[in-house]
Amino acid sequence: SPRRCVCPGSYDPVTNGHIDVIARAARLFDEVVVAILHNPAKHGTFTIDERLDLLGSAVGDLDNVRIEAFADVLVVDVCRQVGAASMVKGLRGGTDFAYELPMANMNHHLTGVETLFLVAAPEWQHVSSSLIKEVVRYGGDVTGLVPEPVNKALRDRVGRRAA
Ligand code: COD
Repeated sequence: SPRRCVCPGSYDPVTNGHIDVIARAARLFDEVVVAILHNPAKHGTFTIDERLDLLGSAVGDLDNVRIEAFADVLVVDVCRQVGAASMVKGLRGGTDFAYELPMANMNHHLTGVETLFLVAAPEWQHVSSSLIKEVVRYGGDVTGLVPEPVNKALRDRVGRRAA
């Protein structure tokens, strides 16, 4: 049977850092399920449909990657539902590690699912959806850090001239 993993996240919106992790996971596994999940600690900027569209334009050309959205479920149940024994996440540094460690242990406790970490590429280590939104909100330029459709969607939604 095919080896499958889940790349879970908020993807609000997808950045070049996310894309790098997804593309690297796609080289390690037969199939990657990119799962858009709700992070209860974060207020959403884009709707789930908008995030799906932006992710589709970013990684839709990878033929062993599919994108799905899930509402009100645990990531461990997503893994079980799609038949993945592991999830792949990115680690930018110590803050990510401190945040991810209890989740990895809790998720393993719940179902035995493994969490695999890929070290963030140096060029994307400073890239997060929240910092990207903050920069655009105050008029900064994030060209080269997000795909062009995401850049445009951000300027329309949170940029200075947004309605
Ligand atoms: N380079 C490399 N990796 C990156 C980069 C970057 N520049 N930016 C982000 N990443 C990685 C993150 O480290 C993360 O692994 C992944 O990409 C997604 O990032 P975000 O910010 O889109 O997603 P988060 O951190 O908000 O996602 C949190 C989850 C939605 C996975 C979490 O809240 C969750 O599992 N929710 C479901 C409910 C649940 O199961 N809760 C119990 C957990 S124990």
